[in-house]
Amino acid sequence: MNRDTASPPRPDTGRKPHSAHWGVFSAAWKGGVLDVQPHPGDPDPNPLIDNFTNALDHPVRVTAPMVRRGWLERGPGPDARRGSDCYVRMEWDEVLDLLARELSRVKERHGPEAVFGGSYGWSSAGRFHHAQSQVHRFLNTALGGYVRSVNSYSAGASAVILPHILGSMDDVARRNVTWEQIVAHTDVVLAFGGMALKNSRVASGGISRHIERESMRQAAQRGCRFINISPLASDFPGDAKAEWVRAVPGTDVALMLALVHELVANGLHDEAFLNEFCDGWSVFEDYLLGRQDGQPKTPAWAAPICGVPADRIAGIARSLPGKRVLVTVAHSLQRAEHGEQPVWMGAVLAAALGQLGLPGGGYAYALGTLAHYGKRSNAVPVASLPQGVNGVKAFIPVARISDMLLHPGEPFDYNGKRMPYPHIRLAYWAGGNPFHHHQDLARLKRAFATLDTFVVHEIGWTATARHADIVLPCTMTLERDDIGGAPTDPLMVAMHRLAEPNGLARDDYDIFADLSSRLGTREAFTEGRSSREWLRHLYEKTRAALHGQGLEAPDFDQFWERGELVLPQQEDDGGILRAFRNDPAANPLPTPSGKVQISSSVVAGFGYADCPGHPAWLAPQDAPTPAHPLFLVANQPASRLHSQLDFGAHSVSQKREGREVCSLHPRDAAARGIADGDLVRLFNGRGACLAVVRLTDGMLAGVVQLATGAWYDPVDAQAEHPLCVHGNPNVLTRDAGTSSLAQGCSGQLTAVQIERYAGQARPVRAHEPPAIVERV
Ligand SMILES: Nc1nc2c(c(=O)[nH]1)N[C@H]1C(S)=C(S)[C@@H](COP(=O)(O)OP(=O)(O)OC[C@H]3O[C@@H](n4cnc5c(=O)[nH]c(N)nc54)[C@H](O)[C@@H]3O)O[C@H]1N2
Ligand SMILES: Nc1nc2c(c(=O)[nH]1)N[C@H]1C(S)=C(S)[C@@H](COP(=O)(O)OP(=O)(O)OC[C@H]3O[C@@H](n4cnc5c(=O)[nH]c(N)nc54)[C@H](O)[C@@H]3O)O[C@H]1N2
Ligand SMILES: [Mo]
Repeated sequence: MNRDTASPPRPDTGRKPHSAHWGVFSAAWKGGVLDVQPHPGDPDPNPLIDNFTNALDHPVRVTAPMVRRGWLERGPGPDARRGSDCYVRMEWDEVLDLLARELSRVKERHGPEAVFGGSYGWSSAGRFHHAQSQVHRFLNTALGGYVRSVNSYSAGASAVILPHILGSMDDVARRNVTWEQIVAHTDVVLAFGGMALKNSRVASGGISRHIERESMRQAAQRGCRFINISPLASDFPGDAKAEWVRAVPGTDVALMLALVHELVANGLHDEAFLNEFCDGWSVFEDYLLGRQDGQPKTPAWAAPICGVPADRIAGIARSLPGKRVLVTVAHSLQRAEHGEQPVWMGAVLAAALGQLGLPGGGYAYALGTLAHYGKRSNAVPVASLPQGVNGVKAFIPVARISDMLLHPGEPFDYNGKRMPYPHIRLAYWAGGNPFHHHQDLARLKRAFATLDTFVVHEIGWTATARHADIVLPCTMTLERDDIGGAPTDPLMVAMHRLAEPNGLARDDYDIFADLSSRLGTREAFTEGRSSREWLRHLYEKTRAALHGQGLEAPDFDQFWERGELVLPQQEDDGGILRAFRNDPAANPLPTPSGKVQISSSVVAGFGYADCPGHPAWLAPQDAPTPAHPLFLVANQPASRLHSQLDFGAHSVSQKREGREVCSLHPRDAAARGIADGDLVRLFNGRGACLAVVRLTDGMLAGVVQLATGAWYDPVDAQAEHPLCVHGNPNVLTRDAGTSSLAQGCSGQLTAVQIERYAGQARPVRAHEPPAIVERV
């Protein structure tokens, strides 16, 4: 139950290990308070663990099964009231009967191809209770499948372009240049989008030691030069002593082209490397030198586009040859219109320098954006729940959710294919928050209004739960036992339960098991195992692999008792790029030519104007205008992971007057009569949000930065252009794919205006539950 002040304090307990995407920690109840401490081996703990201290009993937890009143009264069907209706409390048996009947109805009438189970989201670190795996396994076993989503919001564009030019995302981001190599070898890190510690402190499945800060400090001390190409100075920690190049957002490709042009024009590019290891340079060179379009991509050409003086660009270019140079491109650059281009052009820049495959050199896509990257891989597998077989072939690129719901049957392009959007009647979400992660929330609301039924499992009343028809309360990670682990972290953690479930909350697994009973598929879903038996079963894979390598292989009970297990790791061997450089004939890249594709006849053959056959500067459509003259950078929040535990102590401590804080340059503030600490309104043609302003000259003028993750709190959820009083930037962002190639999320950048908010602002209610009525 939600504890009020009258309930007796929890008794003191011993310290138990647990883990989150943002760090390994232990916790104990002390005087009725949850005392959370980082793992003693973590050199730079993440303050995000403090978000747990007040989370368990928070009033915004969902404490009982709830059904939206309009759905209960009128039955399944499209309904624009989703988002402003009230909820009716129900018993578990009753709600599971109701939901099982609805799942059967949709399956019988429309087939599993009418069910969307994409259910994108990060949920929690435990590998068994991983909500997305649970919902996929349930839909596969109970319905025979579901319409899925492919790729991620993180890396939608790069996941598709990288295999055309170098290799898989995992090979280019995860198993490539490590921090160890940077400390030992790198002379220059050219970081497009920076390497913000707030970001590299997070990894799905958990992270036991945050080494990025110390690695940068050591590299800088040896003389490594970090160059932060970003609108924000804070995209590097002081420890790196980075030089800051204030580039206009969305213009990195122009800057990279100019760097390569300066190399080529001075004969400083590595022709031998381009000849031996690369394919398609001549097509690209024609474009670079302007042989087709009459426009050489010189520093003088790029300077007015990126706002970086031509001599600075030329100076950087000339300083690179002869040095061990590493080019990195943050995920953020590709979460934007034409996001494929900077990913591709970063590889071309590294190739022109002849650096690909060298220790500490070349191209490490996304290094510094997540704790997964720049690490050694484990030599044994960690637990994961098998998801079963999906009998439905239809899928969407993950960020095309609104397009799919609003345009059933209409065609869309993706990676050289054209497919129709399926017609979805029921969407099932567990472990994600589309009203956090998706763009243009007013449009998303219209999209969800088209459904017959929307089912959500949640720990709290997120905006997504408030748009659902059936809301099932699930336990949060602290309320269950699990195994924490990631393929690039050597610590596997026995995540011990720290509290009883809040209210009537149940584990996602138990909810799905009981639904499966009603649908006659319990055995297929559970394989006869309890949660505890699953943990033992999943642990066995790791134990057997350890045993097979002749290493100490404790049994499950020993592991559980110890609380953690250090796993062996692989050599730091540089992955496929190093192997290719050492012996290109024996280890060709998995590309059509077996080499680096500087240009690609495959991509050219798709005929997409928005993604040609070589990297190119394509001016964005969603750029500042006189009405909306500022770039909005809607980046990841420092105070939480996405929207998770936005009500947590640390997240709340970073808000002002309960609202999210946005950053603005003093020059832009002065021009608008805005002072530090003012309440401001950010707006464009899609909607508006309020935030409290913080002035800083640590950012490029012409930019306003507002992180994602404040729970959406519209004054009127039905408004065509809603006003969010809390500060969720996704009311403002544009819902369009990166290009016809990848159709990735492009939510990082948009154009806005900002003004002092003169009106009486209603307080934020996002962290209070919605209206709940008793059944009449
Ligand atoms: N404008 C803009 N938008 C963006 C981005 C951006 O840069 N700009 N970034 C994008 C990126 S990279 C990402 S990855 C996405 C992230 O988007 P999401 O992954 O959807 O965001 P989270 O807040 O992590 O959502 C996880 C949800 O799962 C719930 N949850 C936690 N544990 C459990 C559990 O055990 N069971 C169940 N059923 N639920 C649980 C949490 O309460 C939370 O609501 O956002 C994207 N959106
Ligand atoms: N604390 C915390 N850490 C996180 C997350 C979180 O929610 N909270 N989310 C995690 C996830 S799921 C992911 S995918 C990664 C995301 O990693 P990223 O997508 O790289 O993270 P962002 O913070 O969105 O962006 C990084 C920086 O890029 C800069 N930037 C934005 N646009 C441009 C541009 O056009 N050009 C250049 N040069 N720079 C630009 C911004 O200043 C921004 O601060 O972060 C992970 N880490
Ligand atoms: Mo992400």
